[in-house]
Amino acid sequence: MDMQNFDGVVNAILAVIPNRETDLARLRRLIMAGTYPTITVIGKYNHGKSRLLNELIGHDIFSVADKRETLHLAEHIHQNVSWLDAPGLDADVAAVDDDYAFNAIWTQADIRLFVHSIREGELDAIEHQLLQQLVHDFQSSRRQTLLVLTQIDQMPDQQVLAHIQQSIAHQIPDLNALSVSATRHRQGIEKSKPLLVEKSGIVALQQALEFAISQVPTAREHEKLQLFKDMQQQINQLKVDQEHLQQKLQQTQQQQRQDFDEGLIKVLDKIREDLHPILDISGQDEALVPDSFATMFKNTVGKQQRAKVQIAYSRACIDMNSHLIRHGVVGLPEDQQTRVKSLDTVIVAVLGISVKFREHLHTLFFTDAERQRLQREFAFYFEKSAGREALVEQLNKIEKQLHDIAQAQTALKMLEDAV
Ligand SMILES: Nc1nc2c(ncn2[C@@H]2O[C@H](COP(=O)(O)OP(=O)(O)OP(=O)(O)O)[C@@H](O)[C@H]2O)c(=O)[nH]1
Ligand SMILES: [Mg+2]
Repeated sequence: MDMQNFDGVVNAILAVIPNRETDLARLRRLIMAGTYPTITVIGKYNHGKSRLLNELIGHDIFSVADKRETLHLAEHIHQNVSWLDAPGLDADVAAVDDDYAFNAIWTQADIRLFVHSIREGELDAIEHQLLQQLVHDFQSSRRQTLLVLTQIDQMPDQQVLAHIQQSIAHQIPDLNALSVSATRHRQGIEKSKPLLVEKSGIVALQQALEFAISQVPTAREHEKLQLFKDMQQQINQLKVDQEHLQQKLQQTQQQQRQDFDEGLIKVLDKIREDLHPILDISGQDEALVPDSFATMFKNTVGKQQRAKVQIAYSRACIDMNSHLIRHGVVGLPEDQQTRVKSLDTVIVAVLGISVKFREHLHTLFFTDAERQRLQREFAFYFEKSAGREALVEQLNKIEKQLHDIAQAQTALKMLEDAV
């Protein structure tokens, strides 16, 4: 797989598990052919990280100074090992330096050399926390951390030195710290004093590193499998959760519609019952008898009948409208609204504005065709209501998410097959 494909695959995975960015960067490094075992120094600034690396390599490669010196990552390949010098960690410095250090520790390193100057006494809270994190990381990634106490030559009092060493051992019981002095080592080499070289602790550290380096290939295999497993698990869980949610929402969606439809049938049945006595008349429909000039202002039978029909129709509308409101249909969708606010109701949209006579009411509520139309059109507005549309939108999102999850699963599989 070339790097461009790799990016595409990684993006597909990150789309669903964005928290795995560091893991994927690490995976990329593990997959890259010919990556040397990488040793990264970590520690607070001015504790002697760069100088220690120089001593281990045997050349003054990395710059050393009595101030905050290393600001970027510096890499040097020596005897098929990549040595990485990183900026010192500190809570109070610009975050960008820490980004380099973070990248070195979590993406690049196979082995972490955690450097602490014994001059500073015990580990502080930041060092302690990071070391614990690294020890914990070993459980899953098998990446080793060596704790190195530097500048022991700066502690002339052996008792004080031993005391600090003990406290640190107590602080971080899972790691055996190695104590070293870069200056003693340098002097021993320059003056050909093997005793000084040995007392510097650098040789013991080199041996420990050699062993750690020999473990890197198996550790990497383990780490790769672990990373794939973890990500697969996370994606699978995501899928299970989304499918569960989808199912629940679909049930809700169905149930709501069923309740709406069944409730409407009941309302329409009740309207029929209510209308029966009003529509069921024998003989002439007095409501159709127009008022004459003479009876214009009189309370005629025709007027009474028309009022009765109107009231019955209004009741029917109120019944239908309260059903609509109960189910969240509170108005017309935006694209159907008019300039006349009082006409912007679903009832008007479905039943029209005309004055209803007995014949109309009969057609509206007692013929199958009209009844079905009412059911169909009210259901249409029901589906257009805000709550229903939000539900659909939510379901669409889940569908998209499930699609992305499927793609991420394929991408992860491709990645796994490629290595
Ligand atoms: N006496 C003594 N001094 C040391 C030892 N190791 C490092 N130093 C001195 O400590 C100072 C800091 O060393 P560096 O190696 O630059 O420290 P660093 O941790 O890389 O510092 P940053 O790059 O700023 O994070 C320098 O003056 C070194 O010479 C040691 O073992 N003994
Ligand atoms: Mg440095």
